[in-house]
Amino acid sequence: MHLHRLERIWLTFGVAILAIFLATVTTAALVDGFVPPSHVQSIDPAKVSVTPPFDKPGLHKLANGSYEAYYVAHIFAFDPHHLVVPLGAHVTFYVTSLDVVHGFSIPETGVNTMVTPGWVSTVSHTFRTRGTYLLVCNEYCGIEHQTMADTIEVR
Ligand SMILES: [Cu+2]
Repeated sequence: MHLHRLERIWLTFGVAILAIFLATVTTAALVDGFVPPSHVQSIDPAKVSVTPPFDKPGLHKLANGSYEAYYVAHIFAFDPHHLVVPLGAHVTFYVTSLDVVHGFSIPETGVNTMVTPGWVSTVSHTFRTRGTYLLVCNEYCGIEHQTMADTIEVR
């Protein structure tokens, strides 16, 4: 099969871009430990309020000094509504939904995950800067989606 010179150049360019992309993703996964937010833990959406630790949403300190934050998303709010986090805390967020698909995003931190009923989404962040962070739902979840926001205060 004969390939025109320009076709060969563009084909080579396309394959090279693909190879660079795959190398970048592989390096990020293996070297930097980047993984998609886990959807490995399931939960019955009808029993979230009686399933520990989601029966008491909020911040929990672990023995090793890090923190776990349990959040329940529902139309059109997060529970807890306001969270106070100590400066420098490494927080692992566990988020589930009671009803529909929501988003869980803290702009400018890299915290961003989809929250699906029946599943627990997990994402971590170390808060190194004082201030009040916005927590927003970034998946359209209904008529008052734009009001679904919360704050996290780091002090
Ligand atoms: Cu929403």
